[in-house]
Amino acid sequence: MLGKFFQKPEAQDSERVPPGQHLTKGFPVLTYGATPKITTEEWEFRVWGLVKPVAFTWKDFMALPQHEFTADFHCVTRWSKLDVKWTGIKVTDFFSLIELDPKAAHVMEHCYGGYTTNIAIADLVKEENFFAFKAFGEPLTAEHGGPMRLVVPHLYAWKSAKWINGLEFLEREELGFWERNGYHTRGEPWAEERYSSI
Ligand SMILES: Nc1nc2c(c(=O)[nH]1)N[C@H]1C(S)=C(S)[C@@H](COP(=O)(O)O)O[C@H]1N2
Ligand SMILES: [Mo]
Repeated sequence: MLGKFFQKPEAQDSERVPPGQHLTKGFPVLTYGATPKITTEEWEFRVWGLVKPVAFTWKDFMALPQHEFTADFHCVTRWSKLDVKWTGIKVTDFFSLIELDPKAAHVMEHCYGGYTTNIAIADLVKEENFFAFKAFGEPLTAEHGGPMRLVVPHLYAWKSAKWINGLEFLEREELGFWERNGYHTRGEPWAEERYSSI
């Protein structure tokens, strides 16, 4: 049954809504566990594993070029929100700051609060992926992942880690929190990669 906040897509939007998804006009919050409260002063972002290990501050991130992004957001629990307006920093710009070991092929995204999710480097280093610190022109609220979250528009939103604080570079794929609990390892909404087959 469709609730009051969920609707069948209008004809002009329907081709933007992946199979099995309903549109929502609100912006639901989907968090497993408690919401970490992190200030920009204490926020720190580390890279480790198959990379030269470095810790970055909020200032380091703010020194990178900032862009506006408009992206559709698809949660595996079947809601989609079109045209979310974000402000952030391109993943590709951040990658110009780090020195990867050529063997690195996979990444574990790490967050304040302990959430993890895995992603292949090829899916992470795309021009349209970004670290977001504003939504609809306002600083990202804690419940939506403030002060900083990742946004990966071409995969289900569980890959868009809130309160992100690090990337661990790996040679082989390892499974993050939801992936260990039955979600698909990649999560491509147009292919309905919702659950793992194993
Ligand atoms: N750290 C962290 N990131 C997370 C989650 C979470 O529980 N913890 N939930 C994921 C899921 S399942 C979704 S749908 C989106 C929801 O983002 P929102 O709460 O801003 O709508 O965040 C993703 N990122
Ligand atoms: Mo989700």
